[in-house]
Amino acid sequence: ELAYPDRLNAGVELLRRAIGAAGPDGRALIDFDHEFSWSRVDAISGRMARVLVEQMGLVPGNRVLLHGPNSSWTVLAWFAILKAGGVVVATMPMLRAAELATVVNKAKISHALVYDALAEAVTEARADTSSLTHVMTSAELQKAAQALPPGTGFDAVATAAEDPALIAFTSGTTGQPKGCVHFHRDVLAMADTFAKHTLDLGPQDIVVGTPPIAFTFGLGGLVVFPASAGAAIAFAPRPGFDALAETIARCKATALFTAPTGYRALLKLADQHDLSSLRTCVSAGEALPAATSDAWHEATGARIIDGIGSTEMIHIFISASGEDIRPGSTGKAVPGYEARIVGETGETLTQGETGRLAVRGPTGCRYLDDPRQAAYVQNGWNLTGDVYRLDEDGYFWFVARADDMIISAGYNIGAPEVENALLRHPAVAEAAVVGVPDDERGQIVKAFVVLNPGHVRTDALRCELQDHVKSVIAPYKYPRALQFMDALPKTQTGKLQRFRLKGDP
Ligand code: 3SK
Repeated sequence: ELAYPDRLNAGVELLRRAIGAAGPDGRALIDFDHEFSWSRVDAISGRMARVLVEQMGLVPGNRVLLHGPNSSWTVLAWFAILKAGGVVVATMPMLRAAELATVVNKAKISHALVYDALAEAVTEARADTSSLTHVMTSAELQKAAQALPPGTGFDAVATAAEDPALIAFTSGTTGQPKGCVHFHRDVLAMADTFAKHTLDLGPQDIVVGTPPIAFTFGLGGLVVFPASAGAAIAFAPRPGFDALAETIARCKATALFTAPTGYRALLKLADQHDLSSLRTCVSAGEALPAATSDAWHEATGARIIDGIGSTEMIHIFISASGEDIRPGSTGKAVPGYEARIVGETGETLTQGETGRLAVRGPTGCRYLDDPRQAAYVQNGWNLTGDVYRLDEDGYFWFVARADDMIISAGYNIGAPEVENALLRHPAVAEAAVVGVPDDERGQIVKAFVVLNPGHVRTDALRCELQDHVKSVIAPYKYPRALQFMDALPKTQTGKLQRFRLKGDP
């Protein structure tokens, strides 16, 4: 049971923990050409908070758009908004004006802090919004904060533990974005459950990663967990896996947060960059194939910590680490959470059966004004969109997203299992599997495959891959159709967009 005081400001509490663990001079933010200590983060974010309140008229509870890339500036601004009592609505840097306008309108955002290079999209979005009245760019905010008299501090707002701290938008695979409201206590709960029980971060650690801070997987991994432990966060100077690999080698990063695609991309760069400093490697965003987990272990000696979380639950609620890891399985419920498998009518299924994953714990789904809330939370349980199987040892095994189950000639086939089998073939770099309509079988399994360099798209290779799948898993699961691709469609957070391969809108 997590106990927090009634008055709790997550930004203040995280910085208190960081300075307590690492000391005021402990390394906090590492950019390519400069660094901030945790006490500097505290001081600068305080000055920024003062600008928000005194020059932008922010009052507690106002919702603030935070639009920036993963960078020191975005982290400083995140702490400043919380200290000022604002509600952070962080958005992916790649969002276009129309997408930003949707978020601004849904969340009734009044203030925005925008990274200079991304300011144009926000300016354009303002034309379609009426609530957004105060906007400052990173350069303006920095200038205003620097212009305050030396030594100017800020008394952070004493928010309640159950005041909203952030609204995280989830786009899902299709459809309208949903805003998930999380309280100040929820922000701390992600550090005090998953990070506390599964990771072993401390001031000696340097954390890197790819998920955007706007995605709660990235927020946890690249802001909340390192701050809570007094670890440092290193930012790559540009997007892309080359820059990530370079940063790992240059900073001797010890902890990595990325999706399975990231691990596969880094494996290809492992002979050019020294990745040997990594000891804590976390994967989420989509299921980690055992093939990727094994290849990473073989190349680096480190076992990837897989986990499933959701924007609705704020972070990871099933995982395993160290000797408890069973490659291919996501793990067990993180202490503080309970998980079970439910059938069509919500009944609890027994071990070995396959059904919808339900979870409850200290965090949970609170959609912002969205009728989909009633379907997601039933009798206190959060019903995820994932199909899982529970084994006799309490380990959860991912089968498919509920909408990624393929039913072919009466067989239930989980797309990820077929993808994992394909990835075990040396010619395969990436694989995505979907069900496509078929007159005879209802649906057939269709695979989309990206080849590793040096392999040629031939009919012979297609047949070899089909035979390979038949030899690795039950032959009825093999892809009757197989198409070679240059790349697979992915979301900005690295999730495979299977619906685009099915030809859906
Ligand atoms: O996709 C996940 O597994 C995840 C993990 C942590 C936080 C948020 C999400 C969606």
